[in-house]
Amino acid sequence: MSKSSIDIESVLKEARVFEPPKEFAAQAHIGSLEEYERLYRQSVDEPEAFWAEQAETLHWFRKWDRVLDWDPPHAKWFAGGQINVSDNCLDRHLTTHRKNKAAIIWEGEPGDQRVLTYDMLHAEVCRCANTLKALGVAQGDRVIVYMPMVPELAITLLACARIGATHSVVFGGFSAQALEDRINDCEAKLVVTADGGWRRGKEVALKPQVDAALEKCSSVDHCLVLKRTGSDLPMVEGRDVWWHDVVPAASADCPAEPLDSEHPLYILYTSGTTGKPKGIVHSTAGYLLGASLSAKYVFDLKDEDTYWCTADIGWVTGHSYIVYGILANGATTVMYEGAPNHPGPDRFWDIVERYRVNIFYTAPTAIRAFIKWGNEWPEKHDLSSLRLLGSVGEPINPEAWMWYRSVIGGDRCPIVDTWWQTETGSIMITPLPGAIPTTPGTATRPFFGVVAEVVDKDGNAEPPEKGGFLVLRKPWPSMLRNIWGDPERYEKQYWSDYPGSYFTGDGARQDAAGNFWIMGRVDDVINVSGHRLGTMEIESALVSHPRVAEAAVVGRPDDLKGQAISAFVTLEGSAAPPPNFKDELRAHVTKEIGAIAKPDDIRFTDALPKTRSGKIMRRLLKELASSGEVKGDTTTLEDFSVIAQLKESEE
Ligand code: 7RM
Repeated sequence: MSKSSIDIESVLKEARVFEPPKEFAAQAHIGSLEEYERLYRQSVDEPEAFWAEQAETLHWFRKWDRVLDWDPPHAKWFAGGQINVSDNCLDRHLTTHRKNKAAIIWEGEPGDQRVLTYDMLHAEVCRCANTLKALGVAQGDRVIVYMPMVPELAITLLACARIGATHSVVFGGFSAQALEDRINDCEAKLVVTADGGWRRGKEVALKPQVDAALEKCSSVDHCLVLKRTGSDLPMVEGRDVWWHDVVPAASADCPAEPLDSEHPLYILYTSGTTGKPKGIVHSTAGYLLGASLSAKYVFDLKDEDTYWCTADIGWVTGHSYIVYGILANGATTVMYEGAPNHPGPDRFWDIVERYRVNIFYTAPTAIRAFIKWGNEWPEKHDLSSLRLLGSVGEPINPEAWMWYRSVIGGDRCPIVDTWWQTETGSIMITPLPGAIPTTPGTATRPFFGVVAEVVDKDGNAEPPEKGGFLVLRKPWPSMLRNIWGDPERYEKQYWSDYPGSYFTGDGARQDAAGNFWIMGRVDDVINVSGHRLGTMEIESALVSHPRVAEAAVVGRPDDLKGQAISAFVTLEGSAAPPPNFKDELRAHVTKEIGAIAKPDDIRFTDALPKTRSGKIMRRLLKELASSGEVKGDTTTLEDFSVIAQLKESEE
């Protein structure tokens, strides 16, 4: 990671405080700041006692010998224990009132619906697990999952977990090349896929990508194919098997395997800046505990809640907070296949109204799109069932936060801005909605067991209000265990900058009240005449102008200042900007945060380049701003046409 000797300067000013609503706190699992602080203190002062107590909430085949073996940077949590994630998400609910409760409420983009109770889901998972075994998959083998957002995706994950196969979900929008790289990196034995899925009324074909990838993947014996769209497909004799030919016929009896606590539950590839895929490895027991405990307290999950996370399961948010963390709590999870604006920009609000969703978890990129589409869409629907809102994926700018609170939350619902990473496995910094006061733009306080600190380049703690590097000082149960096949990269990437501590790669500051303000990736920090500025704050100032929908800010080389500030801006509605609008925006930023942050170049564009999970790819904009070209890795880019369009947008 690149680090400079100068600290990141924080220029954002935001002071609105929202206390947890009294009625919310009164019914919450954790209903006061004192209770949060007491539990938090216990979790960091006596972590082993705290985690042992929490682990008792899970079902174990064999209890652990030691809570934690910590040989930095290698951790073993609940060493010697035996447990199964699928058993904890399904079987243990079947002897309770949850047996016939909805586990998954699913809606396809065309409008088809399915509800699977815990009992039904259990049977499907067992059938799928027996099918995997029949196809030669054994404990420890890797299975690639390349599917649309259909119930069979969750079923496949739980089936893998049941027999101890390590799954790796590859997002359905990735190309054949990206798929091939991932299959080969983990030497998968089986690929589970579908003919395709639905997105904005069109089929996104999947199986043809698999066919192309498998030409160069010698580890794969079989491909299990779900019929979703019904389009014509060539099937390769001896290799490809239709789901409907084998899974329904398989036995629904498949006991969950007792697995070692540290058994690798899954690998999830994240994009590094280099082309080589980086397979983040997650464990069984620690991961399950982190995901389930955080789901319970951060979302204040109750049995009667209908919970909806709009992420794709191809992203870690879907793993932890659509599937594992939610089902482990015996809650009801809503799953939706398609686009937020199909058939109209109110699809999400239509779903919230029809299923009477209580808890809604989405990303700032989606919120900014909703704002751009206009208030009339949510206003057409009854959103009064909502009681809690969540945000994840990027810093949420105060403008979007306030809109989310009033237009979606009716000024009634607390917002949890949850900071975490693929690597952390579960939420690390977040408000607890019944306990922690919120302010737009801050993810507030560390979750139980999390020792977060803002430090300078030498690892010394920064004083309050001073920007620096965000590190985690202590191991936590759901932490990544390795990078698949590359332990050196694991050590170097995460544990070498601050020995014994985990470096997040994010910049942050902590305010005097103890709240953490995430300032974005440190690689994105802009250095203007020796002042290091986080991108988030300048973007936030731009977006606070009423005509601006979204903004991305990057540095480009400048002889005088070191770096100049280049801003890419999308506007509300479709009208062209008025004359002198660039000057108006510069003046606006100067007023909001000061002349130092005033953009040197401003370009208007219809869309920003984003990853498939909605994060702005500043790396590509940086290239474009400095050289006019984009040559870097674009495999994670959602929409290639955006780059072409940006090149044409004049400065
Ligand atoms: C869950 C997820 C991780 C990176 C992380 C941050 C950024 C995520 C927030 C956030 C500010 C947030 N996993 N990030 N959540 N920044 N506030 N609430 O996103 O591996 O895909 O990304 O995302 O930079 O390091 S991830």
